[in-house]
Amino acid sequence: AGAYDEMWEKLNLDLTAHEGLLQVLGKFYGDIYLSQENRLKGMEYMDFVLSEVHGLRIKEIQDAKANGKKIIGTFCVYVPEELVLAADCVQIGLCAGAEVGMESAERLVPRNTCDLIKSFVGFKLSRLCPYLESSDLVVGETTCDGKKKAYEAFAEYAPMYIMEIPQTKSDAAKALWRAEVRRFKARLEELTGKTITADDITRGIDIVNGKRKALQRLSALRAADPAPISGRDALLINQISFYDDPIRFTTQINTLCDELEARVAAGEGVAPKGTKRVLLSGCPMAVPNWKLPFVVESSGAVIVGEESCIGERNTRDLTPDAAGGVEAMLDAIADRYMKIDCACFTPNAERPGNILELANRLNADGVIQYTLLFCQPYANEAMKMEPILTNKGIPSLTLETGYSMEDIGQLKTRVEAFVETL
Ligand code: BJ8
Repeated sequence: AGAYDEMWEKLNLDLTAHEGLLQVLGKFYGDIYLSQENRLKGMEYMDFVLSEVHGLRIKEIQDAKANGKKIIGTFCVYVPEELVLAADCVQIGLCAGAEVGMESAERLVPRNTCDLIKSFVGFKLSRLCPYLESSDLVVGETTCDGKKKAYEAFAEYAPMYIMEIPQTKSDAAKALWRAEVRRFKARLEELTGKTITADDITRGIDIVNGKRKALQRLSALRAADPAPISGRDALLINQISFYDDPIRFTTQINTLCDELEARVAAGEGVAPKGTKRVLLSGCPMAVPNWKLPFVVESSGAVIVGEESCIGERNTRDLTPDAAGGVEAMLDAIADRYMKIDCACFTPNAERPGNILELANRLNADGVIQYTLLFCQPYANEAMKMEPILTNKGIPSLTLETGYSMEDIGQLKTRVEAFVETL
């Protein structure tokens, strides 16, 4: 029995299946990550955090709970982490990127549901996610149809709370969202028995802005040629940002960025200068969904950015440190989140400009639009983006795929052909 078996047992995990999952994950990580060359020293921290994803971090969360802290699980970058931290809670991203429990998931959600949804449902029904089992409140949102209907069914299995995300950016929608942010604050206060003060919110804003600034710094350094960090490693960093302790994580990323700066100054990188540069754009890639980045980076290209919620869409905007008390701060937080250009909005006017700006800033040679199979919002926007990119002379390739490894050969053929044209 391993060191954490007792903890996992208390969390009611299926120990045998869980052991199998960790073994597969370890092997997968070894193949995709540890095989890379010229890796940054700072990635040792990420290797460690990932190796302890269901171990040490869960232990820390259990200790926090024992000290009276509440754990808030989330599925969307619309949930304002500033408020969760202001309430002295721990926020954990629950999105899942593994093909786990897919068959049991289909007892709760239709077969033509995207793998991101099926995966979190599957993890729950197969009793394999210690984060979900540790959560005191699981926050869902009214984004895509797949998610909002899945949350309805999921409420039988988890303590759900739903935030109403508007679908337009009208004044009425903004007013609704400001009210939703206040309703969430009240729910957190009810959960913790604590009144959130202006000082608490300031602290929350500082911590989250600090994390986002560090990730922005990382993103800016990726404009260099040769690319100083692989897309796989940068994605992993963004994935870990959703579950690691935010203050510790920020320190580690800033240290890693110091190392990156030195690399850029010395003209060193993970691939030779002139290697074709790809921007990934579209659906979020949750841990351990590393399939496409691996395919791209073993096809002679390097990934220089992720226009996705596990990437730029989460880190692009800071929350202004609003003076003027709690109400003004809540408005500032609400307005910051309304800038997010999720494909669930109609129209989603800001996104094309954001993609072009990013492709430009990162000196991308081409864009791969990544859509999870059965994801209507991003599949539609990929169609809309293609002529926009073409008109700007930016080659683009749209790929629709799920979590299964079955199509990896086909994907590689298509990506290699695309990279040839860049
Ligand atoms: S703000 S992108 S995190 S909703 S892939 S479940 S859209 S069918 S994830 Fe998202 Fe918030 Fe938007 Fe970001 Fe539905 Fe598509 Fe599946 Fe998706």
